[in-house]
Amino acid sequence: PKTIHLSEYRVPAHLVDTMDLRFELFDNGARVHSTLRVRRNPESSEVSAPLTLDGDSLKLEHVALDGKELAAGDYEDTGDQLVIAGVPEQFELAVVTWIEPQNNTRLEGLYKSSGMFCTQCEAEGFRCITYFPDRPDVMARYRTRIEADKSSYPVLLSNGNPVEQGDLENGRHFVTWEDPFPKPSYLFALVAGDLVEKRDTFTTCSGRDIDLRIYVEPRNAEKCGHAMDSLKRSMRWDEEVYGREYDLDIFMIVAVDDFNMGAMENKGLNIFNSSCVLASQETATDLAYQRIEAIVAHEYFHNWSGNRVTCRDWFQLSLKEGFTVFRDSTFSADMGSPTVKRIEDATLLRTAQFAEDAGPMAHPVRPASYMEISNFYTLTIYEKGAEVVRMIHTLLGPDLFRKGSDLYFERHDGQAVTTDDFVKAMEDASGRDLTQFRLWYEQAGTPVLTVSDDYDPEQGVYRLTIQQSVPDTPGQTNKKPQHIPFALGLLGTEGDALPLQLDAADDIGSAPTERVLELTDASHTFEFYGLAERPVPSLLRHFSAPVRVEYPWSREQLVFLMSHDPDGFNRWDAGQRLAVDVIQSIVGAPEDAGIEPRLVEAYRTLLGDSVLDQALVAKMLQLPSEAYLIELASSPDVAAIHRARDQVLRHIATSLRDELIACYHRNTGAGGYEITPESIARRSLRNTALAWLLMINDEAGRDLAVQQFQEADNMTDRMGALRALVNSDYAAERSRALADFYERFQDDPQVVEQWFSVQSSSDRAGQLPQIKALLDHPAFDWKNPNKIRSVIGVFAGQNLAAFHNPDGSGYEFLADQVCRLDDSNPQIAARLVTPLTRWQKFAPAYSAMMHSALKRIRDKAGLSADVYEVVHKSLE
Ligand code: HT7
Ligand code: ZN
Repeated sequence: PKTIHLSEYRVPAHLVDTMDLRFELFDNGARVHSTLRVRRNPESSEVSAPLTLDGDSLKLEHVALDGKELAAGDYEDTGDQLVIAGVPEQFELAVVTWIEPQNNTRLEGLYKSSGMFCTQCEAEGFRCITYFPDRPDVMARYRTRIEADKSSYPVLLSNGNPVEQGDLENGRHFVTWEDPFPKPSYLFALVAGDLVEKRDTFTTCSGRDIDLRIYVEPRNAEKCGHAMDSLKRSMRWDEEVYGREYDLDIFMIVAVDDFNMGAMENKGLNIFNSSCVLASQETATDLAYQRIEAIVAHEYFHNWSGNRVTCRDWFQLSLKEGFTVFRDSTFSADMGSPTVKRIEDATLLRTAQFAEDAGPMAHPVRPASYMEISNFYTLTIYEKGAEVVRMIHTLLGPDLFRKGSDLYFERHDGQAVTTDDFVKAMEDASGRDLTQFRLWYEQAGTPVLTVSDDYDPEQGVYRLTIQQSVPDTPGQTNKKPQHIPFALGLLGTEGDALPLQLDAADDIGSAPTERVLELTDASHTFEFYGLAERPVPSLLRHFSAPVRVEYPWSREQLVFLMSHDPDGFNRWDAGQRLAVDVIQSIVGAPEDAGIEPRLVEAYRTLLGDSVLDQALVAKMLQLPSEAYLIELASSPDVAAIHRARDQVLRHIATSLRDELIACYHRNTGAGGYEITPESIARRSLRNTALAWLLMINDEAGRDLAVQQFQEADNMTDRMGALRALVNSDYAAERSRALADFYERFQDDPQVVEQWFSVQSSSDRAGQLPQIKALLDHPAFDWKNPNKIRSVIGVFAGQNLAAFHNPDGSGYEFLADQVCRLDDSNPQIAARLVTPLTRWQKFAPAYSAMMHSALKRIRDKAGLSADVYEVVHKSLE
């Protein structure tokens, strides 16, 4: 596979104004007729360039230019491109291709899922449907006619508005759709199936009624309510917060079972992985409800940030993804608890994105090169990209940021643009210079801030020195300091928020108690005046930048911040740092090593705290994950970390047994099932208490779990009890619950996926022989990405002690599965490799075996470009 470089970007030599499509859908394949109105691009210097169209796995049946059929010698078929030389200034090209959606296991282009036809065109799937300049800066107006058997495929959908429909011979029918907005080919969509439709209406801010429709298989008809409500909330929020009104008359969502990612923002016709739309109290957990709301919002927000204003090329992917993740995360914060949402975002960043940024696939938010673009739908592009936009928001403040986004949408409506255009709009609207800030898009790696301080009691001056460095990453060394917004506060001994007076001459009374310092140099020293005592610093409040902070906190300071910091995020962060410190201090220590009593006391206080936001309490009670502890360690010994974390958890649970029982009962009963932050927090607290009680083999806890499992009226509680039993030593109860659960939900694919996950993630029920048995289970399906993720992905990504078995069997297993999947679904195979790519991080015994598993994948015959790129970059 060849490497594509941003520096080689050239404007397209030809533009396509209109694209007329006619699909004839049959059981043994599909015939695609396309008519393109093409003209030379006046902005291109390649005046006599041939017309070059991308194509992949297509059978060309016919091609004609301005009505004249072309013979084989009139064009060149290079295998991945159709090249026609000597074309006029403007012309009409008609092409007919034959494709086989029923054999498409890659799930790119047009394919079949549970008997329905559907598409996935981002990033380069449209070329698997017909020949086209398949790049986002070629935007055309589409008209799409779909023809299919009426009884098997009564519903025929595409982008835009339906303009014509009717019956054809042989029991067939057609519908024609017209999308008035020019769009890149990656936003094209088609669906044909036997689906039911759930309808609603949304009245926009200007008074237009929008027809909202969710299409699902008939058995899922009652599971669309939450997605529909989420959609309406998203539409209203985008009007209120960004002034963005929906632009077509119809907005449709379709649920499909086989899907490589979560969902896709096709213009007017979003296609969703069923697991990201369908929900009912009995079958979806609170986490699933929240995820559905966030993904529905994300895809809807793309209508402006991605569709109306799109990307010039795929190096600019974060232009739409980073901005849209920022938008959906602000939306979720507004719908629930902003502090909890911030904790969740920061946890993902610090656990997984920082690991990516420190590994062999590290890349900037705007990469400079790639081999296979689908490997770049990464945490860096999405989550770090969102943090970059968030920092602009922090630096400009909400009003200027809104001015900037208004300018961006107005200036670039209907265009394909760059991340630089986005930053420029922010600069022009605010008058701020973001030149140095642009380094966030160019430099990979997580900046490290090393903080030190001293206090001068004579002068009442507190000095804070912050040094930054950006680590080397593949292909990038000697990096420049970045522009970092650093929010902080200082606390007095009573927990009071102290005034932050940066100028000795200022009036202390008017000084704020929180500031955002702007770091631009390798080192800064800030002086705070008028302080009668040495303060405790509360650093990087709200996680104001995606950086690592190193400061020599004492355990005493952390305990203090945990209960006094006015910033909820930093309260949680102090608790995490304390727990990390305690766990790290006993890694490799004997079983009876003493455990910090202040950690136990802090948890005791939390368990009894009914004043603090219970959603925050629920978060604060979660110990740092194994994945995070591994990320923080150099040369981690996974088994030792696993043992240490377990030991701390058991010690806390044993010491606080009665408090856990009390917490369980306090948060149980009273009131029916609701999806509100308060009741979600209550369920989270009681299920945490249950999990901990079962970790210490508490018999009362076991009885509560069995009872809750049997009597639960919602999936969060049923799954909470199941998970606790599965992770306990009560083998008989575990087997009974697993069997009962499967029996009850075997006809629901999304619940069966949860059933697979709860086992694959468990160090009790998810050892390798059990994982292999799950692959042989009748409900497992090698063609379904969700099933693959729920067994293989969860095992390698979450069941870390089992995956990193010192005998290397976990690595060999993963290599086998990657090789198997590489032939059928290379995108999924490439994603599954990720845990192995981190081989250099681990202690030598582990890393040697991970390395050899990677080499075995590398040597597989006919390796896909997707897996090739990940494996080769990891081995370099
Ligand atoms: N923009 C969508 C990306 C996507 C995708 C990318 C590669 C392969 C399959 C895919 N399905 C969806 C999703 C989003 O970020 O909204
Ligand atoms: Zn997106």
